[in-house]
Amino acid sequence: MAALVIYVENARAGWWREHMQTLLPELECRLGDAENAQEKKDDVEYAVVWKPPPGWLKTFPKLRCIVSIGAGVDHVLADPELPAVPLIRTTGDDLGQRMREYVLLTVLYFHRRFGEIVAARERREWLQLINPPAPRRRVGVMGLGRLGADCARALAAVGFDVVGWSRRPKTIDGVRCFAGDALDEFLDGTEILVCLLPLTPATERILNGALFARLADGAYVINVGRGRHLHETELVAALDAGKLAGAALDVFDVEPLPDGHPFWERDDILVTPHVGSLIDPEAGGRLIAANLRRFIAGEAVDDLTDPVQGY
Ligand code: NDP
Ligand code: OXD
Repeated sequence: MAALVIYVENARAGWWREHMQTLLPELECRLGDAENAQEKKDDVEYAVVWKPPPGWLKTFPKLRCIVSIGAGVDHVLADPELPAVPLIRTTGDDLGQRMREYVLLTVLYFHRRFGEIVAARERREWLQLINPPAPRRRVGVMGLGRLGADCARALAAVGFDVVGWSRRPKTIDGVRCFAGDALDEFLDGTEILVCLLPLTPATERILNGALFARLADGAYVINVGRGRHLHETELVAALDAGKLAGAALDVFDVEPLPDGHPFWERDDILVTPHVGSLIDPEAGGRLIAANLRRFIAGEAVDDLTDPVQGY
């Protein structure tokens, strides 16, 4: 019987193993143990992973396919010795629903300046703010893939003036779409910026001082892509200078965000613990099993990543 190895460094690892075993009884599912030199390797054909240690995947000589437990694959592609086998990511309606909720929540939080109202309430102050209505607020979404396009549509449905940016041109109802070199046009006048890009060499530290300078004065930044999209010190400088009015950050260079990190101390940065769209193991497990079955049967798998474009 072929084996599937699971690598997920969290308290639910045992649960993942049992769940995948129930869903895929035709495979022997076991937890990976990169520390164990005696780990059984030669029957492993499939690996289901979140942040596998670099160099570990290449130790399985019969590996046929890798599955990322999540939509992003940067945590797998970061391995310099990654075996050249197909890489499947995990997306789906459930992940999209959760991301839509997070993005709507944070955009509306800044749009209606809820942070200021909550802070005033702490002082027992009756702070009545008049905001522009959504059609007069421009929201920009960077990355118009499975998650970004869906969030852009949801923001347009609320009534926001929505612009979007992707690598290749796109058409999305209710969204003015820009592509590639038109980044500056996309940024000009944007008041709330949402980053839903994948992390690749082209997008690393894209949220930097030069980009913030193009936004409207007093803009807000929401980063729900990856921590390395953001230049942390340039964000702080833009906030201190008043160019930006606030940020919501869900992803960080180092996760969990270390104790003592300056972001914890700032009222103008809303820190959330990578919960933008945390994969639900029930729904995610079912998707992973369905994708693997299709792969094993030699059928097309929608969620295959393109190693050349890096996402
Ligand atoms: P997709 O691969 O479906 O879409 C990526 C989008 O980014 C595409 O529109 C693509 O353009 C665009 N893009 C990629 N590179 C560039 C570039 N250099 N310039 C301009 N646009 C670019 O990804 P998803 O929507 O599924 O996910 C996006 C990211 O969200 C993930 O990679 C992950 O990092 C993050 N994520 C975060 C979660 C959280 O909980 N915080 C949960 C899930 C995902 P094109 O359409 O032209 O290819
Ligand atoms: C993902 C994530 O990539 O959780 O799915 O960040």
